[in-house]
Amino acid sequence: MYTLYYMPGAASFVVHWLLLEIGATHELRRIDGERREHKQASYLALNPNGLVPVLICDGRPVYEAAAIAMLLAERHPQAGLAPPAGAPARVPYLQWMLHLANTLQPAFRNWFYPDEAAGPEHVAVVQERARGRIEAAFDRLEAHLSRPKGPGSRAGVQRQWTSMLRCSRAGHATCRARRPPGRRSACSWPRSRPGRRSGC
Ligand SMILES: N[C@@H](CCC(=O)N[C@@H](CS)C(=O)NCC(=O)O)C(=O)O
Repeated sequence: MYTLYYMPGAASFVVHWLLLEIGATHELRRIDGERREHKQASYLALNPNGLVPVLICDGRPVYEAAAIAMLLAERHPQAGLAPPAGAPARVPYLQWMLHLANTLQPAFRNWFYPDEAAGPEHVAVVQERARGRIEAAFDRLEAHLSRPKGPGSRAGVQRQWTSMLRCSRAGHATCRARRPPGRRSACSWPRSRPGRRSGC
């Protein structure tokens, strides 16, 4: 049994998506971003960074969406979402997951929260730079995932994570107006998948 703290359309989306994909029993706790519930003491006790998602796993809070995604893939190997330890495909899987979390996700953060990096007077330039970084990252990723065969080209969590970043519409109010730059098809996870249809 898992409990996911989420905001609709936020980085918690990929975690919900994975829980549905795996078929894991879970409950959802919605965080009201406008009321800043994620900055209140009770939530900061779960994630001191005051960000979503948090997943309660075996009674303990886990934060950082990429770490949660990798943890779920590891805990539910039957879902086939990540190459097993020791498999050749594990190397590009780890490399890309970390790359996406360290490179693409922060660029998305700059896109969605452009005043954070350099203040409200610089939002236009921050967003423009973020756009360039996002598009370049998607171009590299697209080339990698388009390879029909080869290590890592089909690693599920990696593809799903990318897909989440690409699809992210960040439904909470801060982000709704700022549709992120996206890229083409190879980064997508099929719409027919359960998590893609019903994730929040
Ligand atoms: N690196 C973090 C980033 C999480 C993050 O930026 N979450 C956003 C939603 S997509 C959030 O909590 N925003 C609320 C805020 O910044 O106040 C993760 O992957 O969990």
